[in-house]
Amino acid sequence: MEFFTEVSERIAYEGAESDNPLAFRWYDADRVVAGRRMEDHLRFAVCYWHSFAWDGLDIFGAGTLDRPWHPTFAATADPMAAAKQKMEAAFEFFEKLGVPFYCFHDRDIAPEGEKFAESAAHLDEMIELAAGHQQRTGVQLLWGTANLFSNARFQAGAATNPDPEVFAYAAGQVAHCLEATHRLGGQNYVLWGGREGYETLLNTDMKREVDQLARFMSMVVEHKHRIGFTGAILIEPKPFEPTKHQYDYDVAAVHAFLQKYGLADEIKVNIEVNHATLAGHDFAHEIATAVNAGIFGSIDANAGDDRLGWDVDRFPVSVEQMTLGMLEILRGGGLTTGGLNFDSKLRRQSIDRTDLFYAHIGGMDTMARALLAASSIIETGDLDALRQARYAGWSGELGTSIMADATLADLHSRAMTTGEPNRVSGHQEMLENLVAKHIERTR
Ligand code: XUL
Ligand code: CO
Repeated sequence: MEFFTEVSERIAYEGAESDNPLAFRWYDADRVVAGRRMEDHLRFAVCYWHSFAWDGLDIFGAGTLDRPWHPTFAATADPMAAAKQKMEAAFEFFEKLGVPFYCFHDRDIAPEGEKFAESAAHLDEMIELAAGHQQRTGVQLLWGTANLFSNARFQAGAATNPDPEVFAYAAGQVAHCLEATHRLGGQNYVLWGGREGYETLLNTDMKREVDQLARFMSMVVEHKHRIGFTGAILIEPKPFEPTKHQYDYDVAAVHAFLQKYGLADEIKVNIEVNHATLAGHDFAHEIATAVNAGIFGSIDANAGDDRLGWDVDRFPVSVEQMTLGMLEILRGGGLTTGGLNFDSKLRRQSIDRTDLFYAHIGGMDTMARALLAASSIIETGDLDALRQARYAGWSGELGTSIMADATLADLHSRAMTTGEPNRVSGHQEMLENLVAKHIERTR
């Protein structure tokens, strides 16, 4: 049965002058930008959890959104029937919006049963249905992930739990979900450290917990190869929330962890905009850090709020913030197996079914415009030329000898005879104007 009845056709591109709130003004899937179709550059995905599994509940109050399959509705006493109804609505949405991908947690698409085996059977049944929907609509799976944080058994973490029984349970759940992702042709598998962190050192052996986490990740990598899954395994950094200290704090912390445990060639990162902000970083910083480390994988596209210090998961609206991010993505060679997943929530008062369309259309237009601006910055080369000029000295005699074999003593003797180094302007404001110009001229 049709759920999004106010939207009868697929959302179309109508151009920047359009006043139709149900049309794209910037996202033109077939338009070629820097040698690639926009759809292939951006690789948009809708996330199942915020858009379909969440009913608007927050820490102060009950759900507000119209999600009739949600357990709070008496009509959905049969959880599997509700899951099927939810999946139909989800694929109707993906198709009408015209996104190539979606993402899920195991528990978003299949309800948990009494025992592990029952939960696994539920997932298998829903995976069969998802395969049919994917085939019918052409929508593909960007990534799957296991929910290792909602159930009370994970109160003290999954892999980092003080009880090996919980580790073992979580390992079984990931094995099953990774296989399900593989069966659906998923292009990546994500591990977000939901409760992999701690509240107080008074009861926590941090070293032991991080060793456990590494052991878990090694098992995931071994299993990926065992079952022939060729997608990427991605860790999603986040500094805190729900636990006070999360072990996967940011990209740099994840990189250090991967190197220490010999996993840097096997695991990459899924960078979320709002998590970068919470870690005290710019979105672009996290991408550049990952690209430099060779571990850039995928993006959870959303935004924080200037005044709220928690994970508010707004849909992205800032073209400037996203342009700076897209610039780093393009500099790094663009997305490969990764994509832009809208890990974004409607505001609680956006209760019309069509609000989900407005939210995604806005987010997709923001990212598309950012792509155009970033590729125009790269194409004209003005910003890169100025950046390169700033380091010109490093191609000269002094710069090359420092990087080759000069010693501290050599530089000491040299300093005795040379004068004060020349200072030059960093031109930050001029460069910011240049970025603004590229955004303004985006057509
Ligand atoms: C939580 C978050 C998750 C992950 C997947 O902050 O971002 O939704 O993306 O578990
Ligand atoms: Co996320």
